[in-house]
This record gives sequence, C-alpha cells and structure tokens, in this order.
Amino acid sequence: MSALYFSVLRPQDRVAVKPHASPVFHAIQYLFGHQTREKLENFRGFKGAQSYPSRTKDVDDVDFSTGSVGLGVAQTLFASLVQDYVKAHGWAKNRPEGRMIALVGDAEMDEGNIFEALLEGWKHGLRNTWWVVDYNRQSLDAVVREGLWEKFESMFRNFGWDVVIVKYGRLMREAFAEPGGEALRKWIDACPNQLYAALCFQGGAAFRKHLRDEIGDQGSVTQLIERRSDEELLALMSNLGGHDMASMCEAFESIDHDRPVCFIAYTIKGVGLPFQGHKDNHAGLMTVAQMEKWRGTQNIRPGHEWDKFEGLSQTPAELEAYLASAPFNREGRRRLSAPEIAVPERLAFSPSPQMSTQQGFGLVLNELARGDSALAERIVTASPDVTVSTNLGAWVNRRGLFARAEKADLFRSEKIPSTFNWDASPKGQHIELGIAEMNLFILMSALGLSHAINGERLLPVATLYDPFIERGLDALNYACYQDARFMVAATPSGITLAPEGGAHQSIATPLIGMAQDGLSSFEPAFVDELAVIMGWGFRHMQREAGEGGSVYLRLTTRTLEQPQRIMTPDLETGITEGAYWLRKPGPNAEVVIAYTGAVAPEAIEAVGLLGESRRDIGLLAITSADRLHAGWTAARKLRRDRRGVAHLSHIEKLLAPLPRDCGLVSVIDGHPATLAWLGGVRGHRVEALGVEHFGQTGTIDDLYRHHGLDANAIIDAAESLTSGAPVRHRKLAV
Ligand SMILES: Cc1ncc(C[n+]2csc(CCOP(=O)(O)OP(=O)(O)O)c2C)c(N)n1
Ligand SMILES: [Mg+2]
Repeated sequence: MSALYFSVLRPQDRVAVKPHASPVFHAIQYLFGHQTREKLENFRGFKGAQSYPSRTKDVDDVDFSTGSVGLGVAQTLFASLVQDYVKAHGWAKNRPEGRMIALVGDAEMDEGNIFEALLEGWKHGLRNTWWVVDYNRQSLDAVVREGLWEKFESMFRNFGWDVVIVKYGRLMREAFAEPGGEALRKWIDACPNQLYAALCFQGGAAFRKHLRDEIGDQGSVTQLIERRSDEELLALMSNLGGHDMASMCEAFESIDHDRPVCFIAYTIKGVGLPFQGHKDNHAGLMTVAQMEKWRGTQNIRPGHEWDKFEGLSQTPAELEAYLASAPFNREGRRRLSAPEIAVPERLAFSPSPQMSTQQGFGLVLNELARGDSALAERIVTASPDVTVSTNLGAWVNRRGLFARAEKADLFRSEKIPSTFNWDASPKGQHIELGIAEMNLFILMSALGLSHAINGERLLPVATLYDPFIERGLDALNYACYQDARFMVAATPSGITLAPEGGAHQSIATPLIGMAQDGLSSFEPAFVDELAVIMGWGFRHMQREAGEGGSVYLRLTTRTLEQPQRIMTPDLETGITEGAYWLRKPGPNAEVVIAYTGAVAPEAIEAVGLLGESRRDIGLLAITSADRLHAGWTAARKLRRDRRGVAHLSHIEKLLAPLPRDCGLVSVIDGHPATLAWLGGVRGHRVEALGVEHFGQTGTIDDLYRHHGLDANAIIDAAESLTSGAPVRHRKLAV
C-alpha cells in the first residue's frame, strides 16, 4: 500500500482496500492530511475511522467500501468496465483513464463472486484493472493449501490476465547471488506453508536449526547461513517480495500496458510483530509489554505516537515535501460530482386496458428509448440473461447492446426473422451479463457510482427475476451501503409466475425491500402507478447523499384490468408516499382492506361482496409498504425528539379517520409481515394475509386459494374482524 499510495498511484486511479487493511489506509490518509488524529484515535469507535474502509462513513476519500470479502475486488473490475462505457459514449473526455486496483487477501480469493466477475471481465475485454494478492498463505482460521499460487496463476492467465509474482525481497535476492544461495532458494521454495509460517513465528534460531538439519553441511550455503546472526537470518527469511518496497515498486512500474494484471505478492501475516506467522494471529493483539518493546524498535518516543514523522530519520521538511510530491495526492480528495439529469414530469407509455406491471415497465422504457431525452441518454440497462423475459427487449432493440467494438447480430445480418436485435456497439446502452446475480448488483454498484468516480452521471436500471435478489443480496446490500444509485425491476414476483415454476416464487423479498437501507421499494398494481414511481425513482436516484437512494420495483407478469383515471397531483403523492384510498372508507367503516400489488383484483372483488353486508368499507392501495413504514417511524422519532410535535406520517393521516374498532385486512403476494404492522399505527386489529410457504406450482387461482389470498379468504378474514350477517362469498367454479 505504501508503494501504491506514495509512488505508483495517480489521482484518477481507484482502489478497493481489503477490509482489514483499513488501519493502513487511514494512516496513509492521515499523512496526506485527509484523516484526523481524533478519528484515528477513535478507530472502530462511534464516528471514528471505520474498521473497514467506508465510502459513506469515513471522511478520507475511500473509493470503494469493503468488508464483505470478495465484493470490493469484483467492484474494481466492474468499475473499469463502467469507465470504458463512459469513455465509449464520448463523456469524461478530458479525464485520463484510471486503473482500478484491488488489494486482495489470498483467502479472499475463495469467494465465488470473484470467479463470476473474472468470467464477465473476460467477455467484456477488461482493461486497466490490477489485483494485488497479499499472498501470506493464511486465512482467518488457518494456513492455506500448498501451491495455491499455481492455481491463481493458471486461472488468471486463462482469463487473459498478466500475472506478476513478487516472491523474493531484495535481501533474499542478494543472498541467492552469494555462493550457496541457490541451495537456500531451493529450500525456501520447497518449504511447506505451515512450516514457513511457524518458523517466522519462532524466529532466526528456529530457521537456523531447520536449515542445518535439512540442507546439511554443504560448505558455501552453510557459510551463508552462519555468517548471519539469528536476527539477520530472520530478517533475511522474512524478506519476502511483498515486504520489500523496491521489489513492489519495480513490479508495479514494469506494467506498461492496459491489460489486467494480477500481482501475487508473498508476505508474512503480522510481519515484524511478535505473533508474525502464527496461525492464530488474525485477530491477535499485542500485550502492553510487547507493544512497549515494539515501540522502542520503531524509535517512537512515549507520547509521540501520533506525530506524523516520529521515528523517521529524514527532516520534517523533507518528509512534507515528499508527501506533497506524491502524484496520488496532487489533486487532494478525488470524489467527483455530476449535474442532475432532468426527468420529465410524466413518463409516458402506450396504455392498453389489460396489462401487467412488467409489460408496463417495458412500455415506459420503450417510450423513453423512442425519444431523445437526456434521461434516456443516461440510462444504462443490464440483466443477467433475462433481458427478454423481463421485457427489456424493446428498449434494447432501440438502444442496442454495449460493447467496446462493433459486433453485428448475425441473425439480423443473415435476415433470419427474430424479434430482437442484438447488435452491439460502443454506443449501446444495455450491458448483457451472464446468469450471475452477484455480478448484476456489483455492476449496478459500479454504474451507480459513476458520477462520483467518473464525474459522469449514469442512471442504471437492472432487471432480474425477483427470487434471485436473494442470490445477489450481499452485493445489493454493499451497493446500497456505498450509496450507489440504481433502479432494480424484479419480475416476476410472488406466486404470480404460478404454473411456470414453484421454484421461482419469492416470499421474503418485500421484507428485504423494507429492511434494506438505501433502497426504496415499491410494488404497484397498475401501470399508471408504475410510471409515476419510475419518474420519482429517476429523481430519487439523483438526490443528495442522505436524501436520495436506489429504487426497487417488485413487478409481476399477471395481467390486470387497468383503471381508467386521470392522474392527479394528489394521487401521484399517494402513490410515491406509499398508499392512497382506492375506495375511501365511510365514517362508520367496519373494515378496511389494504392490499399491495398483484392481488388487487382479489381485494377489489372482496370489497364488492363485503359491501353488501358491511358498512363503509375502505380499500387502501399500498404501493410501497417500505415508504409508508419508513415515514411512520421517522414521524414517531420526530415527535419523540419533540422537534415536530404535530408531524403526522402519511399512513397515520390515512388511517386517522377510521373508527377505533374498524378491522384491517391486509393482503400481499409475499410475506404477511410486510403489512401486519399497519395495526400498530392506530391500534386497529389486523388480519394479515400473505404467503409463508414455498414451492407449489398451479394456476394463480389455485395458488391464491391455497395460500388464502383469494377474495373468499379476504372475506373470511374480514368476517372474523366484524359482526353482522354472513357475507356472500364468491362462487367457486367446480
Ligand atoms: C463475506 C465474508 N465472510 C467472512 C468474513 C470474515 N473474514 C474477515 S477476514 C477473513 C479471512 C481473510 O483472509 P485473507 O483474505 O487471506 O486475508 P489476510 O490473510 O490478509 O488477513 C475472514 C474469513 C468477511 N469479512 N466477509
Ligand atoms: Mg491471507
């Protein structure tokens, strides 16, 4: 890291620092003047420097948040693809190309998402990406398998990467040049990882004993060893390439091309510390006595631990001048910004009386693709091999696939009829991915940070099947954590895919949508709602940190009869705030049906039948349980803090007119807990209907009946909350 930050990096380069190298990162930023002593002293404390580098919680110019190992590594790869995308579209013309660099733990390489990303990088002609593997041959629990580097090397070469192995430091290389040096090198190369680590822990005398026992008395090599004291011998044997500044600088500086490079840098975990090489050292702490001793070896005077240049032999003026001349620090902090892209007041779509929200999503994008708005220009779509089946086809037909080089759709050039045009070019606006949802979300993360990394705003839109959100969830979580901005259309969802696959049903995703920080989730029933939400979403994706965020649309292929209505400002507000009355309850309402998404017809039908024998029934359309709930908790907090005593949230206002003993039936094609909290708002009794079990196929009618989401189940639930004459039920076809 010292070689990189003080010598090799340029301001346009971006780095994902492995999570537990955070102290080193913060210390370097402290020297550059971007980190405060207060925050360093409070490392891992409340509002102190973060345990793992964080774009959103740290102040010192973190490029990519890391912590969940593997994700930061892949993020650099996708960030490089995004840089290519931006350049290919003719933007950021005056900015030099940056290298995207990851500092990778050797055990971190076990994370599958890295392999998924490698394959995607290869498909897209990856450039400008460096991964530096800290090859200390230790993970958290143990010492890694012998010969892992060979697997890394062949794998990276397979994917078209260059591999640079930095194994020996300068001391070692000098010793190898001495008489007998070759025998020493052979011994080092043959020494098993565990033994090498153990000897580093035990020290010079232990190395000497092993070398003597194993090499025997061989004249020159014996003299080479005996010429050195125990201390010198340990210094020699622990002088692996990754610890040698000159070797690392040389390795980095030898790269004169833009092909991706993997550096495998041999290191010793905890080098220089009393527990170096010990297999239990991952979370090792020094005792006070050990720390005192170590302080002495570093020439640090007591009380001067935070002095920037303590323990160094150069003058402060020399060191200040050196820091000021570090190329990386030339421009200070490197976080960029980009102007907002205007979003039309209304997003258009060509309506039809019967549609699904998935179709509607495709229609809105198609309409954008037909026009020439700035919004359409900045949208980038991506999908993990479900472009066509999530209705992105029309958009892609008009806007094309992205590739650095032109590539014609052969079916098209051969005039073979096909609904879809897959011509690829540098101007294309759709990035087609293989079936790896992790990659999709890491790409969203990279695209969604383009304003901060490249100074050019992109408005990324991802599509995938709703259940596979869970496949990429950690990457989605990290994308949100680093405040990347994107829109996810997840479709189909719930059990609406019905006959096509019990295995593709999603139950938990509405709860994920509610619980995921930085993500506003919506589940509209009707396409006019969806168009309003998408417009709001494109604006929300561009709001300041702390105000804006990403957007999740839970959609369906279920075709519903569309309401013929005028979109009023009030209705629009209701839709984006999370709910509106589709049928306003009367003053003596006995029961209210609150529904979300695709179950609208069941709710509407139940309300019709209930109206025959219950008074003043209301029908509440909930477009976003997430926004409603967030508004409710925020309002309560405001009131508790006495800052806005009168402040009522949207859902409180909606439910306020209901009599105290009015019952509430909530219904969603998803987990019932999504809406069950509604009873807590004003103390109404709730019957929460939803899906709790997974995997049965059937028609939508079969399944809604089976899971208790059909009109009759809603009526039963309403009856259980009210008294009065039995309600007429829907007649079932026999
Ligand atoms: C996804 C994930 N799983 C588990 C962990 C816990 N963890 C932190 S570091 C680590 C081992 C790291 O070993 P390596 O990558 O070789 O790093 P180094 O040896 O440099 O410490 C583990 C398992 C994590 N941070 N993220
Ligand atoms: Mg390791």
